[in-house]
Amino acid sequence: MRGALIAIEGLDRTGKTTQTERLLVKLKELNIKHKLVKFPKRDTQIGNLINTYLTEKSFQLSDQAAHLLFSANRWEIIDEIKKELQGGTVVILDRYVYSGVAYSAAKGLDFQWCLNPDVGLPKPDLTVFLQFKQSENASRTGFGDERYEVAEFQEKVKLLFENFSTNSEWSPLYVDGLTIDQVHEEIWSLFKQYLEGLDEDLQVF
Ligand code: FDM
Repeated sequence: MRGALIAIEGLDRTGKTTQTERLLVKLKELNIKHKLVKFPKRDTQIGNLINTYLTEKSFQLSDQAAHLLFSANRWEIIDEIKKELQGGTVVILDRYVYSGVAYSAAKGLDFQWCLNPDVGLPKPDLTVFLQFKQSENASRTGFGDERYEVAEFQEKVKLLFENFSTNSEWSPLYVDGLTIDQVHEEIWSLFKQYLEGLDEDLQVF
């Protein structure tokens, strides 16, 4: 049986990385084969360029070129991900196509244009979207220095993510007032349903 493909999505500072790590610990405890892929995957040549773009404001790229690099970064590793899935490994994605589209469309690029380069990539079986009911994250301090870590921009991205809410695999999870453990329990109860009975074929974007 193939492994499940699970994406954890959300705005910056919603606890995505903490939660993907918690999920991995749980899978390890249960002896379930698993692999984490964090996008952007910064340790490839394309990923290196993306990292420079995100961390060095002097590095100029058109919005379109930056967008295509993020997409290419997914395509360059997708065969490896598919192989893992076929071998029964659960693959957890920390960000994926949805971040790709929402962050670029928030800059004013056309939504469908943004999705086009990712058409054909496998769709996750489940996408957990971490968000705040209140626009709490905008008022939070502590945004870092990377290019997109600006409150007003995050608000735009949040609105763009809403376009995906009609996707059948999309599960929004409000984290307001919940502890790390409580969010983990919620994610786990969603995820458990995908451990068995998956269709052999993955859907694609
Ligand atoms: N990001 C991430 C994009 O703009 N497009 C993408 O395709 C992906 C995967 O990169 F601001 C943005 C989202 C975020 C930044 O992500 C770096 P992490 O999760 O903070 O490393």
